[in-house]
Amino acid sequence: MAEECIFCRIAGGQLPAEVVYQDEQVVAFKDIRPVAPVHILIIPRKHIPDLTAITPEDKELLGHIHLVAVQIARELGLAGRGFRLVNNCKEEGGQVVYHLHFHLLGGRQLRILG
Ligand code: DGP
Repeated sequence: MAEECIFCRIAGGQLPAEVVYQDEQVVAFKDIRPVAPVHILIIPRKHIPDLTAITPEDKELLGHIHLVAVQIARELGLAGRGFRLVNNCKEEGGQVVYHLHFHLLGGRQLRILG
C-alpha cells in the first residue's frame, strides 16, 4: 500500500467509495465524476502506478480484472448492449490518479476516442 495513494486508501477502506465488487485481488467502485450512466473503476489492491509498471507476475491479475469487468457488465445488463473498458496511461493518456485502474463505461452510445 502507498500511503499517499487515494485508490490504495479506498481499497483499504480508509476512504469511502460506492463499492460494487471486491475480492482479495481487486476492488470496483463508482467513479466520483461519472461520464456515462455506468462508470465504474476497477483497481488491483496491489499498488501499480500505471500500465507501464506491470510485470509478467501481474499476468493473472490483469486477466482477473478483465473477468471481473465482464461479470460486472453482465450484472448491470451491459454484456449484450456493449460497453468500454479503458485504461488511461500517464500524462498524454489522460491519467490523473497514479494507481492502475480500468474505467468500465456503458449505458449510452459511446463515441470514437481521441
Ligand atoms: P484517470 O484520468 O484515468 O486517472 O481517472 C481517474 C478517475 O478517478 C476520474 O474519473 C475520477 C476518479 N476519482 C478520482 N478521485 C476519486 C475518489 O476519491 N473517489 C472516486 N470514487 N473516484 C475518484
